[in-house]
Amino acid sequence: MILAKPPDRQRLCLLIRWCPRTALAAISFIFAVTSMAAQPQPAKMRVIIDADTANEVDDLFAIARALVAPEFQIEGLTSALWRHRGTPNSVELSQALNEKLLDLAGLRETIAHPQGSAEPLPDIRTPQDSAAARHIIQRAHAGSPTDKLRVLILGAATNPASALLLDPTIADKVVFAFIDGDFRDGKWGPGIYNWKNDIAAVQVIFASSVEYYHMPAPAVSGDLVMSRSDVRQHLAGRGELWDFLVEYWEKHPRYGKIERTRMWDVALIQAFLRPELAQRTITGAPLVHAVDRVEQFPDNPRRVTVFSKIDVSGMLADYWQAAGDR
Ligand SMILES: [Ca+2]
Repeated sequence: MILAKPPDRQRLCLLIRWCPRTALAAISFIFAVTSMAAQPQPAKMRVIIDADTANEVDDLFAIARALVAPEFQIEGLTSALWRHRGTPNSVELSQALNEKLLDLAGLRETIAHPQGSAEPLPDIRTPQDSAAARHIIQRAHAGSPTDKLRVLILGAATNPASALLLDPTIADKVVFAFIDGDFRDGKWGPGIYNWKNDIAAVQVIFASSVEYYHMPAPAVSGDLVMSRSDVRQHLAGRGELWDFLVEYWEKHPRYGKIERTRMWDVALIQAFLRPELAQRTITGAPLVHAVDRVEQFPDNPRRVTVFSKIDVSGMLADYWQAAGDR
């Protein structure tokens, strides 16, 4: 005859009756394990990187750093345009390079990589619809005002600004962080690159209520410089992704001839990853009339956070370590 197993509760009663000490230890153990499981784990930052990747070498270095960061939950890598030097298919070039980087990192199947707009905003009211803008909206609504999606903007801000114009209800569910537009000694200055590629997108973001972080260029982000020889020393042989970065710089028709370059976009990624390496100041958003016509408005109730200084050597050391430096 096969006896049926007594139910758990019944077995525990039997244990308490015959071995009260053992039972007490078992109950304490179960309680401790349950309590540990209930401890809140540090939340990862939900991030979308929006980049004009094929434009300069710094985007690739910034994206690679983000892809290996355990602090980030990358929910998308979207492609952005640039118009400098009249490149007609810039967003396609960025898209192809994004896909290459995801391939090398073994993440192409797991990280969404929708393409962005080929054209900048025609004005501050008209979005450029794209798969990238729709993806930003979708991931924003997957969160909440207490679990915001961070969109780190490394090129023209067309896609995030379009997302906001297409669906203004994402405003309190996203954080935008963007590079370009100078800021020195408490004063805003003109844009030097990303602003030129879509100034209407800049105006849309500053006029919105979206929580906003600004990395000035050329001040601040331009301080982060890498040398080609350091890159080879620290990254070569660390895996396919890092080897690709080394070769990309060395074989690049323009950067291949340059020994040192500014890693603008890396500064923004690092400022988010390592808050202790970037000083912040909160100030009024400027009134941006044009790329080179910026009106100061320190008492503007529209408050924004500016990264006013970075620890360059700290950021470089962190970067090499993330790539597996020993
Ligand atoms: Ca860029």
